[in-house]
Amino acid sequence: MNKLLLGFFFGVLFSFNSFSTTINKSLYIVADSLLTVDSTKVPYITFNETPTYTQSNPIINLMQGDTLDLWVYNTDSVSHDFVIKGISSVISVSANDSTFLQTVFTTKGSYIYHDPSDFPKNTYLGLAGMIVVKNHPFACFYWNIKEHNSDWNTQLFAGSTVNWNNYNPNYFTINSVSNPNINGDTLARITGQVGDTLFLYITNTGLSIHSMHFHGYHATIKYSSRNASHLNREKDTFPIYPMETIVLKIVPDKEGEYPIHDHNLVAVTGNNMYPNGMFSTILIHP
Ligand SMILES: [Cu+2]
Repeated sequence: MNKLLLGFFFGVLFSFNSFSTTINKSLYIVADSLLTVDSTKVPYITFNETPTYTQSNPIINLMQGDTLDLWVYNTDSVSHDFVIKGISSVISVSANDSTFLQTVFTTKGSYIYHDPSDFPKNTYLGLAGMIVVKNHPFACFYWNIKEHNSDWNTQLFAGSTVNWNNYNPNYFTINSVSNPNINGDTLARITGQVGDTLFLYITNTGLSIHSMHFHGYHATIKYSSRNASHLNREKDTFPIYPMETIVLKIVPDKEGEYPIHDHNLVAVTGNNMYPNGMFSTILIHP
């Protein structure tokens, strides 16, 4: 083979390698409590970027083709499991120990990482977050939607069991906060200009179906982990099942501020107070 051709092949190899990046992340399992919309504290446990507790699980952002090098540290006094649903196999992390996994993300979409042990207990108690894999440069927003029954959190942390078939949640959150605090979360609150392309990544890490209704604008399904056949459907209401992830694309055709909320009325309350649940607004500038 002549040297010029060889050089060309090495050049192609090199430039392909330079497209994919290795992203280093750490997740610390920390047990603490969730501050609810009416300022009560309920036991809760989350993944955190540092050993310091925050009540919202971090969103891990990747580009398609990236390699994720992930350390999971367990600061809790009991052992936990870790999985990226549909991607990795389940690994165990003993109390005060850590584990490492490396994953190449070749498919765009939105994935749930969580603790599947004693399912749904540990996922329900807060150990569930989102990995987003994209292949576009547009503005993105992220909703990790979830609900819980505050008495159950207390009972489960105390070691009691609950009847999972008899579930009556009383708090409903997006990224662990409820209305009116959702609009204050720049990751969650959808803003943009007329004609922009906006992406919304949603995971349901709760136990209930949530049917999100958009006023003012339609959205198109660009990914669904549950129903691939729903791809490219344009609608204004999106039922999202427990442990389902979807990606929506919105191209606003007019300026304005319009509500987005769960169509199930109880999910727009916080401990029976309306409208302190899953309610936000989309704000579009001219
Ligand atoms: Cu509505």
